[in-house]
Amino acid sequence: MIDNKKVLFSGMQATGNLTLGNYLGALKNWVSLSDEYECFYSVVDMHSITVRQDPATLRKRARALLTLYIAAGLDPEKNCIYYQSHVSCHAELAWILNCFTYMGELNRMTQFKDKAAKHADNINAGLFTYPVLMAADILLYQADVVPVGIDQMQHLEITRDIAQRFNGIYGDVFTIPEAYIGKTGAKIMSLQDPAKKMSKSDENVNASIYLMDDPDAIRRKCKRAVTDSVGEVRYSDEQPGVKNLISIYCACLGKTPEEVEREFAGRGYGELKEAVGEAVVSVLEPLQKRVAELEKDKSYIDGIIKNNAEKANYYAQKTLRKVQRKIGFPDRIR
Ligand code: ATP
Ligand code: LTN
Repeated sequence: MIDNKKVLFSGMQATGNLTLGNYLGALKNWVSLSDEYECFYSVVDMHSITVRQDPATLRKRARALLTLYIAAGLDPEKNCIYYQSHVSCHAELAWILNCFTYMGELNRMTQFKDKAAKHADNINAGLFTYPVLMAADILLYQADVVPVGIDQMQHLEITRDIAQRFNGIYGDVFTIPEAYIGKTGAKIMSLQDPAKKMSKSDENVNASIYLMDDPDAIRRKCKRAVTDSVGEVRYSDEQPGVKNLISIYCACLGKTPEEVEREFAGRGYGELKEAVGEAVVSVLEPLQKRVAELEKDKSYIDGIIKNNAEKANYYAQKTLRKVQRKIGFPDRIR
């Protein structure tokens, strides 16, 4: 608890161009939770280097992501928005937690298996211990809740296991975090293959709507979305493409699938696709305008980066010092 509020932590990687899936599955929920909790939202740039990055691009993308957090509606005066690499406690705690995590546990992580297959020429140890750094992120701030998409549930489970193991040995050091999965938008699927999630690393640009896509591109991608031959607008697992379009529509406009089924009863997929395109444009266009405005104000963003890194460091150090004491590292001499 900080000031009688429960703590929330989440983060996103500054790799690739963010998609509508990232926004509806993660960012949008963050904004809706930000009044209720004391929030830490990190740009997890240290996670990004588990895959090879071009330095200039990484720096640019990290800044763009931090700006996007603010543009999406997170008030940087109230929420701690910061770069993971500006708080060295993340790396220090990750090392300690590495010593409380088993190879067998990490071997089961599906994201590791996926990424290892994708980057067969660079299966580095960081990629393998990625979930431990993620656990350190969350546990450093004694987070109660962690809003993530369904794909991150396994990492949340291992975080809880590591925390419980540590607490079992040393007493109540860490708060055990709970995942928070949003009701709509939890898993937005690819527009070209609704069996796969929409992902920023998809090679097919028509599969994903990028947050910075212009309105015409958004409309075109929705029009080209893969559906089926049933011909009825139903929210059903047997019609994954249509189901996905309905999910996107619901998440953008705050409607329920039942309402959408009623709205489109007797109407064709063409109309649904058009309506989804407009709904997405109505969400992304204002977001893009705010990003453009914020980008102009360099000193404002710089100030946020500096102040929030200090705030994050303060809380992170509190936990790290406690952990160091518990495991028997010698006290610092002041
Ligand atoms: P990559 O393609 O590089 O694996 P990604 O698009 O899956 O990346 P992440 O950086 O892993 O994105 O995820 C950032 C956040 O967005 C996470 O909380 C994740 O659960 C959420 N997210 C990502 N893709 C989707 C999606 N298609 N639907 C809902 N949430 C998503
Ligand atoms: N692994 C996450 C990003 C991430 C994260 C975190 C999310 C890193 N640290 C801590 C929540 C809490 C991802 O790839 N989406």
